[in-house]
Amino acid sequence: TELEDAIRSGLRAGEFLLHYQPVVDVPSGAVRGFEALMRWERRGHGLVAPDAFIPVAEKSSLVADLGRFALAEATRQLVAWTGGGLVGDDVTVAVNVSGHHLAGGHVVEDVQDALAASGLDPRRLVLEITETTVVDDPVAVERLAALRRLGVSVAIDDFGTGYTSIGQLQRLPVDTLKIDRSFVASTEPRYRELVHLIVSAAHTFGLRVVAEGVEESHQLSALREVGCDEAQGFLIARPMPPAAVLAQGPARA
Ligand code: G
Ligand code: G
Ligand code: MN
Ligand code: NA
Repeated sequence: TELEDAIRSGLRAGEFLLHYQPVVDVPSGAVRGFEALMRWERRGHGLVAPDAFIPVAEKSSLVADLGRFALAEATRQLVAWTGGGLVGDDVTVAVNVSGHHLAGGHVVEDVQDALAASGLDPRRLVLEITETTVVDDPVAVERLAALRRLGVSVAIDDFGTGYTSIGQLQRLPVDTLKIDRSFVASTEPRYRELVHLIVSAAHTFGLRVVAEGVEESHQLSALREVGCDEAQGFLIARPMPPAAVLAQGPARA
């Protein structure tokens, strides 16, 4: 299609870039890492958000091309920031991996290539996968296990929006749960209790918990009370271009 062609040529022309949103340690507020979020500076259209092109790219192997770009760029950027003294050498970067790339592409090789080209310590790379892509897919589960054998960690994104139970997660090769922002945003006491339960259960199984979409300070306080490990959201910082991360100054884990 026309949009697929535009994505393909935009990728060749260097129109794709990553924005970065800090992820902080809840108790201390220290920056632990960044989530890389893709943007398209499409000629004649301005900045295009991923919802407008990822689903289209997922109809073909284009999604793997975008995935390789994100992996290469995010790892390169983190190494550059570390070398420049902007971030400590424990700070991580999280890249969103499409379920289509995980299931259909050569994701293990792609991650290996990005690590080799950048020289990034694998422990500093987090791969975010939505829960719906891994449940009931033995191939996807085996690929996640292979990825973890490379030394990278795996986070389940948007946790709570699918049907995965904590019991299932315990059997999946994952390290971290990212609680979907709809749970974080709710002011209903029973949702707050649900977040508490998710954190407790995740900790029981040795998983770390990141809360997404934190917009208000009372939400951050509530997360601190229930022992949530890390948080990200507009309250802390919006996703921003690399130059803005640079302008913010040093971040250490
Ligand atoms: O930044 P936000 O509008 O930025 O992102 C919207 C959605 O797009 C989120 O669900 C996010 O996970 C997804 N997304 C952002 N960047 C990427 C990416 O590099 N690859 C994939 N597959 N999804 C992404
Ligand atoms: O699905 P994923 O978690 O990867 O998506 C991240 C998306 O959430 C991006 O679109 C990002 O811009 C957005 N986002 C990040 N922080 C906040 C927040 O505090 N509030 C809202 N509404 N969206 C956020
Ligand atoms: Mn994500
Ligand atoms: Na999410």
